[in-house]
Amino acid sequence: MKSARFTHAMTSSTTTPETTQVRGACPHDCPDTCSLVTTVDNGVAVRVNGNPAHRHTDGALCTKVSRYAERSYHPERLLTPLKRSGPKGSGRFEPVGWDEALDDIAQRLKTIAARDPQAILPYSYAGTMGLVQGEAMAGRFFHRLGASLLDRTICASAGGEALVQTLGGKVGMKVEHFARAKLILIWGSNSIGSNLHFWRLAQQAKRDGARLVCIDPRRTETADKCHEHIALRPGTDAALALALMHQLIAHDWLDHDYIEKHTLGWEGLRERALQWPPERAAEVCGVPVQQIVDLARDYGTTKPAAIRLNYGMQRVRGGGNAVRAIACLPALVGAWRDPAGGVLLSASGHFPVNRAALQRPDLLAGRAPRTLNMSTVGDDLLRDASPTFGPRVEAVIVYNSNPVAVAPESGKVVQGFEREDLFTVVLEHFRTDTADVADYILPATTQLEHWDIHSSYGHTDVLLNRPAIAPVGQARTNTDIFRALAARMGFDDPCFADDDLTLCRTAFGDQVDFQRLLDVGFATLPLPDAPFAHGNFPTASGRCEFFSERLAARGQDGLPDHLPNFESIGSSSQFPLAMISPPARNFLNSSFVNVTSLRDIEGEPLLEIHADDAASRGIASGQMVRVFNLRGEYRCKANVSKRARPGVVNGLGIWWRKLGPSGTNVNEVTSQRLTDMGGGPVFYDCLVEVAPLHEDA
Ligand SMILES: Nc1nc2c(c(=O)[nH]1)N[C@H]1C(S)=C(S)[C@@H](COP(=O)(O)OP(=O)(O)OC[C@H]3O[C@@H](n4cnc5c(=O)[nH]c(N)nc54)[C@H](O)[C@@H]3O)O[C@H]1N2
Ligand SMILES: Nc1nc2c(c(=O)[nH]1)N[C@H]1C(S)=C(S)[C@@H](COP(=O)(O)OP(=O)(O)OC[C@H]3O[C@@H](n4cnc5c(=O)[nH]c(N)nc54)[C@H](O)[C@@H]3O)O[C@H]1N2
Ligand SMILES: [Mo]
Repeated sequence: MKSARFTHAMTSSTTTPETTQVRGACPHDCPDTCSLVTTVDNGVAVRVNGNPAHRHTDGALCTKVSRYAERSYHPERLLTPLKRSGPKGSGRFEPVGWDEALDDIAQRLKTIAARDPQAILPYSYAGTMGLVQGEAMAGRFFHRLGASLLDRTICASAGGEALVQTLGGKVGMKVEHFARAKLILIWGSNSIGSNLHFWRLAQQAKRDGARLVCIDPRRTETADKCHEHIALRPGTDAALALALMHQLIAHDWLDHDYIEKHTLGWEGLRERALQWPPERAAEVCGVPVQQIVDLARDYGTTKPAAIRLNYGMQRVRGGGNAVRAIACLPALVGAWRDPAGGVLLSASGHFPVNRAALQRPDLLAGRAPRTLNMSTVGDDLLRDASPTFGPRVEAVIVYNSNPVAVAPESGKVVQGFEREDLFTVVLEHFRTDTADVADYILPATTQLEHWDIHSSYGHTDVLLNRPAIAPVGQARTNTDIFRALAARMGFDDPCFADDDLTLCRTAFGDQVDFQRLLDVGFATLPLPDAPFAHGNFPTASGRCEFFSERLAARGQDGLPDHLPNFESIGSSSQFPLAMISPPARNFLNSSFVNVTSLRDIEGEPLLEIHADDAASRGIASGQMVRVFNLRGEYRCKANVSKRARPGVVNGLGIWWRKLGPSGTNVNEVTSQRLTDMGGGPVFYDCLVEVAPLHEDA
């Protein structure tokens, strides 16, 4: 057996065969942010494992990321820059040299910027969560250019805004303390699929006698393993939360001392909650009254009680209000007093990231470009210039995202990107659906090939990622591509010379011990175990704000309420089924769909449908169906399944369009409407009809 040692530098090929191990961080958009150990054999990454020394990772990875080497060396990895050689969207490209590509791109951008730089739009999300390969050099580039700003709403902005308005930030319980809770509500989250390391803590609590309740319209693998599953209708969580409050009040399961000292707006909330007896909520949620009554009793009488809220429940019109209602619950029962009580939706607000130093908004130098919402990219690409909108979008630079597959109402997104007069550059690992409609595709490095530094939204450790191997093919880091473009644009500000290790150091400044990151790969933020045991919420009032003056000042309801979906069940006879499209376990959004071993596990795009809904439409399990509404249609295989509740179909996502049966995916039918707070998308607020597809159709 070869001996392995940790290396602090990339192994260059040496004369003697050698095996080294390199510490890194999982870059994916997942709350777990795992610490990785990559085994490198003569410059080749042969294995990616979970780091046993990092307590949150505990030596284990999910199936997807344990295939990270397979993904990085995938035969379809982009190895050279490509230039379009056929009509837009034809998928015909030819290889070109880096200099030719960068010169041409810079020239095109200069010409547009001379008219109005706001006609250029960056489009990015969390393909990597790295603070350096994410918005560091890219932010500097677009700020210096004066391009349109992008509101990055596609995932978490409704819930994020709701937390800010209630708790004062994206803050909450420390995840490790869930292991000691006696009641855990897993609310709007399929932990086994999308937050596996949290699930390990929940199981530990379960073994120690905790009761686990899953609140989710879909009977997920997580719901299967909880004591109770509350299969409410999509978008009815606020009604459930208000009914729980009703019962807490009716039975006086309240912590009056905590409410008095550490909350704001109790009288108003009390009055609001009293309008929600369990019978009313049961009607709205489509669940038995008894389930609500029992849940309220458990929540009111079990200590410590913890809520693992997740983003699945805020992808509906009232997503922000729902998160606000749920985030109020722990204060009512004083759950925050115990480290194992409270709520966790996101921990990202605990991290002292110096975003201004990384992204340098000061390079705008007084200019105030318009902001476009990434969730309405379909409409925005099709909009003409106007005094309210500003200039027509003439160029889009996409990195760390695959909008053609993941953005709502893809019919319009595709139409927008296929505009002959739009100049599109895509930085990618693969020929995604978005890369297919580009003018230039630039090959980017993966996490095994670059430096980065990471915060997390599911735990409170900072992680450093070292490159383990040399870039594959001619791939370049995102940072390097933006540096090279900056040079060609004539941006000579010294900040464009910062290298990636400097950017890693800049992210946290002296707030984190960088030497420790270099030595062991991760560092825990020094935070109290029960951050809100004595109030101290990071709100203006220092209290948990049941009533939000800021929301009221904007003309919104200052108290949380139930807002019915835009497309709620029963509101259309033409489209009677509510469709949700949660992630498939073996994909990460649209990443990994092209990794054969993972795609083989998922098989093909499936629509889970309840037996009654299938029978009344003459649909048999395994049959191809059309899923449609006025926005569009996609095709997939029906899976008559107990995982679907009556009236709700589950279209598991997010497949690459070109790998689906009709070259489309679930987002053909989702809408571009926005949530009550944060301007987020409403992927799970979507009515459809489903019909069997016969062979000759
Ligand atoms: N394997 C895997 N892991 C992932 C991802 C992935 O694609 N695959 N995506 C990552 C990303 S980007 C994110 S944002 C996180 C998301 O993290 P979570 O939000 O925990 O993600 P999901 O597993 O999608 O859980 C959402 C659950 O919400 C349910 N749901 C849908 N509508 C409602 C509703 O109205 N109310 C309630 N109560 N539940 C509802 C869905 O059925 C689904 O089971 O996961 C991350 N982790
Ligand atoms: N219907 C429906 N739609 C959804 C959702 C849903 O639940 N249902 N979920 C939504 C959510 S929660 C999210 S977060 C979004 C996610 O949407 P996106 O953030 O677009 O996520 P991915 O689809 O994973 O695409 C990320 C892309 O970035 C690329 N990438 C990764 N690392 C790098 C890098 O270092 N450099 C470069 N240049 N590229 C890189 C990957 O190859 C991948 O193609 O999708 C949303 N869309
Ligand atoms: Mo997300």
